[in-house]
Amino acid sequence: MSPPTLDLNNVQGDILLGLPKKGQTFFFFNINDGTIPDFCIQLGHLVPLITTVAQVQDDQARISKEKEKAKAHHTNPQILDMTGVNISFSQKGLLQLSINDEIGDPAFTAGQFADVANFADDPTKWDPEFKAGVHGVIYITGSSHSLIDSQLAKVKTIFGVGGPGATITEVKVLQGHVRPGDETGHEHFGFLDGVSQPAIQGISTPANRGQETVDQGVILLGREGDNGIVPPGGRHDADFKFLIEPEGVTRPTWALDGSFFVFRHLQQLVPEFNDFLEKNALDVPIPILLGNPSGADLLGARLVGRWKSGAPIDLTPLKDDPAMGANPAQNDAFRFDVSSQARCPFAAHIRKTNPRADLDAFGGTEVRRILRRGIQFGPEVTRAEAAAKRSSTDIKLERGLLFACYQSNIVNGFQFVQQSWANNVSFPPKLGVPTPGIDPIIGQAATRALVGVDPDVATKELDLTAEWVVSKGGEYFFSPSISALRDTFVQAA
Ligand code: N7H
Repeated sequence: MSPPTLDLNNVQGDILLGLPKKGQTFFFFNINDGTIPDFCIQLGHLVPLITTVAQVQDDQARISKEKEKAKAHHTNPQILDMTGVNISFSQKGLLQLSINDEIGDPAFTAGQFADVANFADDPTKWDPEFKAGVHGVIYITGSSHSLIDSQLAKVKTIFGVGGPGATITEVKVLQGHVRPGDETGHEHFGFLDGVSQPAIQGISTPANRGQETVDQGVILLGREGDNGIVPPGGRHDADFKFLIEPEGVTRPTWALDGSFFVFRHLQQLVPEFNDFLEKNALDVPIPILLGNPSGADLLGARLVGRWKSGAPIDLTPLKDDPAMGANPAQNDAFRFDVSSQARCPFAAHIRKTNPRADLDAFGGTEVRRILRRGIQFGPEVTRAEAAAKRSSTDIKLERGLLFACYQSNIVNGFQFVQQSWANNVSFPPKLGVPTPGIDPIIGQAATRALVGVDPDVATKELDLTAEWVVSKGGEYFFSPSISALRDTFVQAA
């Protein structure tokens, strides 16, 4: 039987379109023992506050209108007041609610801490709350922290947080915000983020010829393309050998139009990253003059696969092109040259995490695509840190990315991209050349090195010594549809 037509009023808004945000608060909670009937009633009160995809469409239309108006008047667009609320549950949360159905994703079922060794995370660096596990997360976005705070206050009131009859306990709160001024939209190393995302069949139109459209089921459970554990063409192990797996799994009915939400608390060591780029700067012809980049900028671009402006090095390998970086019709219109890393190293972050044409001969990349929804956290680098070329040890000055992404299958999506692609020195599979090496941004392993960074000597190895992205852990969650919240979660008591 085919599922009912997709209703955008029934899907949580962050999944398919992303809640519009200048800031975001992640409120991680546990559901208190012995309070489940009350919790379920209160969850029913939260449901009307939850922002759907249809509401995000309206918000985005308001933002576009404001931008057009500002353009016509040659002014800066106003920041429009808006907030969003979404909720997701971990496996531990489902069990606390006695929702015991097998959802068909072993990574979700085991929880993220079970992946510590698979990812080569250092467990001593994990936040203790994520080590212990949390039941769920309510995330609130908004155009200002004051709007977010007042929305969070409403949520806390619903569940009586802090009071004698509280049904949930605050376990951890993480706050993110976009960077200031010209750095808005850029992550802490300085690179434009949120450039390349898959378009979703029937929901978003590809902005250019490079943006690939994926089946709805790559993101939403129960939709076409949600093929359980087995992608077409089989699954690969860490050495990129095919594994034979059982047939795809079945999902419980309530899982339809939900999505798995992966959260990672990633600290970035920005002064150390910049220092590495300076010390290992590549040779460049007459730097700065004639618009040439510095050797450090070129190295940074070769590690990421894009210039800080967002322009892909596959299209503009030796010079940044800010106009191209800002132009959605151009900044994703490339597929990589499968036989060469002259323009972009095989191990560059964006090539590791979305190898495009490199996998055409291996069944493509569609089932690996994820929708990223992260936000930056922490302050800008201080003068003292920049001068010392070291991040401060003061926790108040920690900065990085609250990484978040959606997919219909964590085993195929995030877990595979991190473990079998980013951390795997042999990926992407290339015959007759030295192994590509590790993803220099997120790859974790005992030794970190890659080749292909120097455009002149493709085989030269670059030893990365330290890591600049430190995992502080996270959790795997499930974001149910609105009808599942109303008909299954609220009724769980
Ligand atoms: Fe990455 N960075 O600043 O270097 N990422 N990422 N990422 N990332 C991308 O296209 C970054 C992380 C992906 O389709 C860009 O948005 C940093 C994790 C994927 O071409 C930049 C961190 C995972 C893509 C960064 C981090 C991914 C992507 C280019 C951690 C998944 C799209 C701009 C602190 C396991 C690839 C853009 C494509 C792009 C950076 C984390 C995956 C600049 C700093 C954990 C799939």
